[in-house]
Amino acid sequence: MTFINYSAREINCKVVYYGPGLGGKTTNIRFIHQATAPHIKGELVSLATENERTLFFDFMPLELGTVRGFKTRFHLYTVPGQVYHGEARKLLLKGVDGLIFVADSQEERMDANVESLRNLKENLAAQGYDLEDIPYVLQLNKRDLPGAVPIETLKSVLMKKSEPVFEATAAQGDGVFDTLKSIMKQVLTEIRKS
Ligand SMILES: Nc1nc2c(ncn2[C@@H]2O[C@H](COP(=O)(O)OP(=O)(O)O)[C@@H](O)[C@H]2O)c(=O)[nH]1
Ligand SMILES: [Mg+2]
Repeated sequence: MTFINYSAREINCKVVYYGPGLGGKTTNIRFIHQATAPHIKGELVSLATENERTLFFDFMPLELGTVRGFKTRFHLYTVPGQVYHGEARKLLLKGVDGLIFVADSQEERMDANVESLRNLKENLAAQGYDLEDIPYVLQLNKRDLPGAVPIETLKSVLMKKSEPVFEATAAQGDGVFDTLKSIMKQVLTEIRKS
């Protein structure tokens, strides 16, 4: 799935932030963009769809350097969370190398988390992918909120395999880079295998 440009000696990886609307996907990407030095990041681009916005930017972490002489660049995407943008979400999963599921820790968003996960599996299947085989991280966001559901409960409901789980308060940047590093590590491990 990874796009390898042999003449430019570049490896391009696609990481998608998935999850229920208003869970904090855009907040994660904005924080990363804002906290990253200008020379290693691309522009933060908003592709406006009808009612929502899809964000992505190029991102080249310095510390990664090269894999077998190839520069490694990560493209981070978020998907529109609204149900009526099902088609956009399906398209954004095309060629995905790594997935971050941003769950909303609020009790009243549990159904939305579960529904979004179900929808993720379905959309992956439509592309012929299986969550089992794709690098995957679960982020439990909005830990700062007083009514946040306990971690163990969230894990028992939302974990899909033995994926790494990170607590986050994306609004303050907490857990944002831990989550990103974890998915990058998994994606690079996959690339080295192939
Ligand atoms: N309290 C709290 N609010 C958050 C956190 N992360 C995001 N938000 C807020 O939740 C709302 C939706 O976030 P956004 O990133 O747009 O969600 P998206 O629809 O998943 O992209 C915004 O008002 C954010 O400021 C968090 O960790 N804690
Ligand atoms: Mg968003």
